[in-house]
Amino acid sequence: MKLAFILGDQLSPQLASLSKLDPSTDQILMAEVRAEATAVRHHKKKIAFIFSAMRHFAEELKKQGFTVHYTRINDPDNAGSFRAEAERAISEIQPESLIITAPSEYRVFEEVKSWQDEFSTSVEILPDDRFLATPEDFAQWAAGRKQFRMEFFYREMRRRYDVLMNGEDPEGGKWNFDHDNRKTPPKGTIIPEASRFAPDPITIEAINDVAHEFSEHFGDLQPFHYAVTRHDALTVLKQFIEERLPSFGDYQDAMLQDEPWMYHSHIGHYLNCGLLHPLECIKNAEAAYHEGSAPLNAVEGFIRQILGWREYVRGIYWLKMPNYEKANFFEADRALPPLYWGALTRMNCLGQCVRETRENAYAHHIQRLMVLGNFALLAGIDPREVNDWFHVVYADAYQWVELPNVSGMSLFADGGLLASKPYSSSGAYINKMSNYCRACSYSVSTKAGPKACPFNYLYWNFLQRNRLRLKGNQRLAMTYRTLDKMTPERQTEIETDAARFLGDLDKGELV
Ligand code: FAD
Ligand code: DLZ
Ligand code: SF4
Repeated sequence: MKLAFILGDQLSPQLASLSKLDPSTDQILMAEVRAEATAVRHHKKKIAFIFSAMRHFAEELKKQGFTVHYTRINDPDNAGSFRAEAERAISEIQPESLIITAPSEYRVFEEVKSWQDEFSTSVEILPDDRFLATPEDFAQWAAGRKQFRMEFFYREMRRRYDVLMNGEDPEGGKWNFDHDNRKTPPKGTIIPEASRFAPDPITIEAINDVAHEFSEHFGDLQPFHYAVTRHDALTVLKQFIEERLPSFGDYQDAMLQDEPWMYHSHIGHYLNCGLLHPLECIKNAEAAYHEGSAPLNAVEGFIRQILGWREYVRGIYWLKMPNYEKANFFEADRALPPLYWGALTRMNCLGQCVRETRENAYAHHIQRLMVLGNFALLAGIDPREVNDWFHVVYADAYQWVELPNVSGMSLFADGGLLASKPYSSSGAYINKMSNYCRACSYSVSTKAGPKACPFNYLYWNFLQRNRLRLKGNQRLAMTYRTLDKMTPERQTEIETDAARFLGDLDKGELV
């Protein structure tokens, strides 16, 4: 008899370990363990989402005839960690072998590998075939390249999976339609409602358990409207494709006050815990284009995120771990300020994004990159602290995707392996892509002094501070020329403003 251990981000019917099982003889182990919820002190809503999705998945497996040994977080015998739960199950059930699909995170994979030598039962680790490129595929693509660029990887993936292709050529004659994707919705636009599901008794129980066990964790548990089954996650995908995908491209970078969901798909957490498969999302979007219900710029933009970015960051993660965790190109060492945990701030963009993150365990890409990440980059916050925060707060955060996005894309902590230049900007970009600045205590059009938008001087001060590290970057050559044309007085003014602001930030004053 085989025992398959299924982890909380492996909730897929086509999981490798499941396909090896015979329901009449083999059995399944699933466990809610304190170690996973506290190694990183996840957002309460994220834990409730995972526990509820796990409990629903276990019920579905039981309906298929499987014997499922399910340990809840508050079971008196809960052994507290994956290892201890596996050992307990092995001693109780005495299987011939334990099988497990490769864990998505380096830490857990290393742990599971050690079981192969240490457990009395044989332990078989199966490859996770729910991604579209294996770590080996990526390593092969990366071999011999001096620089990695997502765009070239993405083109190969388009050809390999025959997505939006016209023979050898990309559909529409271009691989990438990003230039068409920088609009803000006109005043009065009504954004479609995000999908919402009323919690069923299983979800209500999971919410209550989290309220009881993890009351100290960051984030709002209620209201809880996420899908927790594959069936409902497919509904989210369908609604997105019908209602939001046509405008996804145009408004992909836009941010509006009190509009957390915009035209994004909100499927990251379903993809990352296995309820959705990336190829079905891609193929459904492609079909919408061929049926004429969504334009190419939107469909290509959406597909690039999943077939390109998602696979690319995972490839980098497995290629560069474990050292990637330590990357700190700018030697940034500032502590994460309390405003990331909800302390009052006068910076409306940050206040908005943090509030929405606390409420929903969600923020869309541009909020993460150009507000929350941009500020951390410009203020020189220690990448470890920034990574910890991003890993805690988002329902879709698992280290394989969070770390390359934070250290590589947002903080440039890997020195340019993942991105060709830092995604840094002054307040002008935030003002162009959002209406946050209208409700802010700072003035986005003011460059200097206490009234000025802090992004304005922090942007130039970041370039001043890191001149030696960035001077070789051709993509910043023009920006440095602009900085160099500034008068010495203006340069000193930038330094003075930045020193005042960062000093206040460090002292915990209201900024
Ligand atoms: P949409 O905008 O609708 O995009 C569709 C899908 O494309 C997403 O669900 C996701 O699966 C994929 N995708 C889009 N961009 C990326 C990307 N850069 N990397 C990987 N996949 C991508 N994504 C996570 O899944 N987990 C994280 O922990 C995470 N942390 C991030 C941290 C920072 C600093 C930044 C800049 C980005 C991060 N992202 C992360 C990527 C992206 O922001 C989220 O995938 C996206 O916001 C999820 O919302 P959505 O499902 O509405 O995405
Ligand atoms: C994120 C998470 C949390 C909070 N809790 C659990 C859990 O109790 N049981 C479980 O199987 N998985 C959980 N997860 C997801 C795991 O952290 C994830 O499966 C591993 O990190 C993958 O390597
Ligand atoms: Fe953010 Fe500056 Fe705009 Fe205020 S003025 S919302 S701090 S970008």
